[in-house]
Amino acid sequence: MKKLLIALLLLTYSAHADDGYRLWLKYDLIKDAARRDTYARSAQFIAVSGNNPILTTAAGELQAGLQGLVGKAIPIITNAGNRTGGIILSVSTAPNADGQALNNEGYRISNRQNNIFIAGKTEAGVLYGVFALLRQLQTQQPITSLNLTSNPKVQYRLLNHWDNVNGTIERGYAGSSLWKWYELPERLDPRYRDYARANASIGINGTVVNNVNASPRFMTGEYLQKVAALANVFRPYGIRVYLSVYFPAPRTVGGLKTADPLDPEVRAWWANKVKEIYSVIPDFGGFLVKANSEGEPGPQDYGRNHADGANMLAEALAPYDGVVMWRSFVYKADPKGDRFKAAYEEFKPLDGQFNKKVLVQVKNGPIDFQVREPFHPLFGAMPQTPLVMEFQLTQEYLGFATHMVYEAPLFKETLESDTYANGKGSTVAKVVDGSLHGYQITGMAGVANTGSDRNWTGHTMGQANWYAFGRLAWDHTLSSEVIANEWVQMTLTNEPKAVKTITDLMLRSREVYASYTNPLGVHHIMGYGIHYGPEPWLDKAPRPDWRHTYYHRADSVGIGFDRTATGSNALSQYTPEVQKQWSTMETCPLPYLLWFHHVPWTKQLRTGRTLWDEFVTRYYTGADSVRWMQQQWAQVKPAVDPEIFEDVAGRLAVQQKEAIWWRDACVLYFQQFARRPIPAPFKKPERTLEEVKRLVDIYQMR
Ligand code: GCV
Repeated sequence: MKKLLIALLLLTYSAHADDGYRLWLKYDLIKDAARRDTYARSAQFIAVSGNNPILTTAAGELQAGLQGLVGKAIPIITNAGNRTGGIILSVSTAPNADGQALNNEGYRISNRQNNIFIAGKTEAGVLYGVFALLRQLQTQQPITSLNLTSNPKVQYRLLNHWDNVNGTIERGYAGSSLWKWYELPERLDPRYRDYARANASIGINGTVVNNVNASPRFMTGEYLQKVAALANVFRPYGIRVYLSVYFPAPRTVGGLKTADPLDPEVRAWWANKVKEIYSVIPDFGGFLVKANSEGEPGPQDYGRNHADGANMLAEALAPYDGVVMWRSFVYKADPKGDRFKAAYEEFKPLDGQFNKKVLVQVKNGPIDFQVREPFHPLFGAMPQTPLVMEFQLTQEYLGFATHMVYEAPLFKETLESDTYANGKGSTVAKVVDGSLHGYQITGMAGVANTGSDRNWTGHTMGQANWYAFGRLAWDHTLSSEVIANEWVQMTLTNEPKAVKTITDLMLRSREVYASYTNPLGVHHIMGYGIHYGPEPWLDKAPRPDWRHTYYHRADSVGIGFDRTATGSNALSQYTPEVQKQWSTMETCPLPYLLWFHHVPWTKQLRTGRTLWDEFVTRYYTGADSVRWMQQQWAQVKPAVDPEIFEDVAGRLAVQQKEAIWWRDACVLYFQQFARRPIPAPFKKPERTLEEVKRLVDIYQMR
C-alpha cells in the first residue's frame, strides 16, 4: 500500500513538474476531451513514402507530437490508398490550387477528401509544414479546413554560437556550451538532437557552432571530425553547420609565413582547407568572419580590405554550395571620432566589390545590441551587397538571464524602420529579405542564448527570444503579439486568461527594461566588462569608446550625444528623410532623443516635463513597473507549472531589486550634473551615490 502511494505520488509529481527542457515542444495531452477527439479523427494515420532522412524525421516528429497531444498511437504507413482521416506528407513541385508558388523550403497544408496534405517542394519544406501543423494543435486551432501556404522570407536563418573550445560561452548566461568537444566525435550527447528539433520547429536552417572570436583549432582535421559529427546529427532536421574563421589560420594552423588574402599560397591553402571540410561535411554551410575588430586579426593587417578577405574565402568556396558571412562590426579607438560611424565608413565604399557568395552581416544597430538603437545606417546603403541582419538573443546588455525582456518588439522595431533608400516604405525588413535591392541571397542571424542549463536559456522566458527569432527569420511580418501568444500556449499554458496576462507582460517587458536602464535613448552606461548593472560614471578604460562618459556626455548643460551636423554628424549616414525625423530635438522621437542630441536638462519636452523630470520619471516608473510585472506573474500561478512559476517568480524578485539599483545609480549620478531635485511624487533614493557605486564592484568582484 505504502509503495503504491509513493508510486502514485511520483507519477503525480512527474506529470506536473516541468524543468523547461522540452521548450515549446511539450505535446502534453490536450485537456479538453472533445477537442482531442476532433483532432484524433483527422489524424488516424500518417502516410509517407520513401526513406529520405528528413521525411523520416518529419513523420517521426508528427507521430510523437500527435501521440502526446491526442493520447493515441498513430501508425506511419507508406501509402494511404483509399484511406481517409489521415495526414499525407509529400514532396511536390506541382503549383498550389490557389496559384501560390512554394519556394525551396516553403510548405502548404490543405484538407482534401477527408485527409490533411502537407506538401513541400523539398523534404525540408515538409518538415516545416509538420511543425506548423503541430503548432495549430498546440495553440488549439481548427485543423479541418486548413489552407496554409508559407514560404520563408529569408534564405539563411542561422543561430550564431559564441561558444569556445574550453566549453565557456562568450556572453552566455545559461551554463556552459552545449557542445562537448572533448567527447566528440565518439559520443553524441542526446541533447544535440533536441537542439536540432527545436531549431527546425521554428525554421532555423543553419548554425555557426563556434565563437566569432574564433579559435584556429576549428581548422584542424581533429576538430573538423568533431564538427562533422554534429553535422550528422543536425542534417535530418534540415540544419547545416557553419564555422567562424580565425583569419590567420593559414599561418597558425598551416605554417605559412603570411595570411595575406592576396598571397597565392594563402589562397591555395584555403582552397585545400575548404576541400577537406567538404570531404567530411558535404553540406557544409560556409564561414562567418569577424576580422579587424576588437583585436581580431584580418586582411587590414596586410594592407588589404574587407572585400579582399571575404572574396578570397568566397573563391575557395566557389566549387561548393557555401557562403561567407563577413561581419561589419568594426570600430577604431579614436577619441575624436564617433564609434557609431565606423562600420558605414569602412563598408559603404566597398559596396559592389564583394564576390556574389559574400553576405555582409550587420548588427541591428550601430553600437552594440543596446536595449534600443536606431537601425544601422548600412541598411539601405549597400544595394549591391546582401546584408544579413544580426540580432542578439543572449541578453548581454539586457539583464543576462535575470531580467525578463521579450525581444520580439526590439527585432520588429528595427525591421520595420524605414530607410527611405528607395522612397517611403523601404523598410529594413525589405533590405534584409532582398526585395528592396534584389539581393540573390538573404539571411538573418541570432546570437544564441542557449547553454547547458536544463531549461536551455537560464531564464525560462528567454526561450521566447529564441522562438521569436526563428519565427521572424521565417516571416518578419508576424507580430510580436502573435509570436508571444503562440509561445505561451505551447510552453506555459492554454488557459485563456493566463495566456493574455503573460502575453501582455512580455509585450511590455522591453519598454520597462529600457525605462529603468536607458530611458530616452541614453546608451552604453552598463557595468564595464561584464555589461551588467549600471556604471554611467565610468571614465577610465583602455579605449575612449569603452568609457561611458564618451556615450552620455552629461555636463552641467545637459546630456546626450550630439550626432547632428553640429556634432559628429553620424546622422549624415542616413537618407535625408530619416535625417529629417531625427535631426532636431523637436522632431526626434523621444526613445531616440539622447542618441542624437545633447539636450539641456531644462528643455521642455512634448510630455510637458523638462528633460530632467522626464528622465527621472522614467527611471522611477520603470522600476515600479517591475512590481507590476511581479503582480501579473503572481496571477497566473494556478495556470502554470509550479517549477516554472517559482523559477520565474524568483528571477522577477531579483529584477525588482536590480531595477531600483539601476534607478538609484543613474538618478544620483546624473543629478550631480543636472543639479535639480527629484521631482514629486518620487522620493529621493535612500542610499548615497558612493553606496550604489560599491555595488558594481561587488558584482564585478573587483
Ligand atoms: C564576440 C561585443 C561583445 C563581445 C563580442 C562582440 C562581437 O563587443 O561584448 O563579447 O565578441 O560584441 O559582436 O564581436
